[in-house]
Amino acid sequence: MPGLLILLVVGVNGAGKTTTIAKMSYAFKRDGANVLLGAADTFRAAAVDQLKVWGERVGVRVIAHQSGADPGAVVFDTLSAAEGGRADIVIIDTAGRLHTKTNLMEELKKINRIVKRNHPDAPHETLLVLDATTGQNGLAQAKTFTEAVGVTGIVLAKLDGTAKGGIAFAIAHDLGIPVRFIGTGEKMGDLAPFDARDFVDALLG
Ligand SMILES: Nc1nc2c(ncn2[C@@H]2O[C@H](COP(=O)(O)OP(=O)(O)O)[C@@H](O)[C@H]2O)c(=O)[nH]1
Ligand SMILES: [Mg+2]
Repeated sequence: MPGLLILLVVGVNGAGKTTTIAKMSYAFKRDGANVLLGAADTFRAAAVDQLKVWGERVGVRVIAHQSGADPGAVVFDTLSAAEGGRADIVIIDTAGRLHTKTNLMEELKKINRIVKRNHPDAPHETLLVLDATTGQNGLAQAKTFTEAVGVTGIVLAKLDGTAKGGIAFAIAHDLGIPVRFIGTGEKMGDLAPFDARDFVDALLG
């Protein structure tokens, strides 16, 4: 596998970021990649623990600090741990709190700067995870993340159940950002590459 692939995962709390990271790790690992996760959502202790639990379940390493730690330092340590071919793919989990939106966006920009310091071409993909059951304000959220960190792909989580993801589809279209994956459940195997044809068929019922 040529070079190190660095993925940054962003989105609001509860959208499905951490679960999506677990699912991607499972899929990449199954394909033979050595995956390393960075627990840069240090805002809540539970968030760090959740990623660690998924890491154990999937069988991938997780670099984590204490909750409340500097997310930038976690990213730095994660990338250091990946140096010298010790990982093929790094996936960075991030915080999603919105009540301090400005701080969150500054934090994400800082994470981006730390990534770019040693990997100018990275993140190779910045994935925005959207909850398919989300309402209209999903568009505003998506715009905020896009402006701050240049989202390159969307994951529509929670497309199982009753949600058809119409709003999320509109968001992807409005922002001109491709949908990369869809989440279809809470288990590690519940991730599928996005198929536009299937999606439109499902939307049209
Ligand atoms: N049904 C369903 N639930 C999901 C999916 N993705 C995530 N979830 C659930 O949504 C909740 C929030 O997910 P989490 O990954 O913690 O969101 P985060 O705050 O963005 O990291 C959890 O209970 C997940 O199990 C999905 O594709 N389908
Ligand atoms: Mg999370």
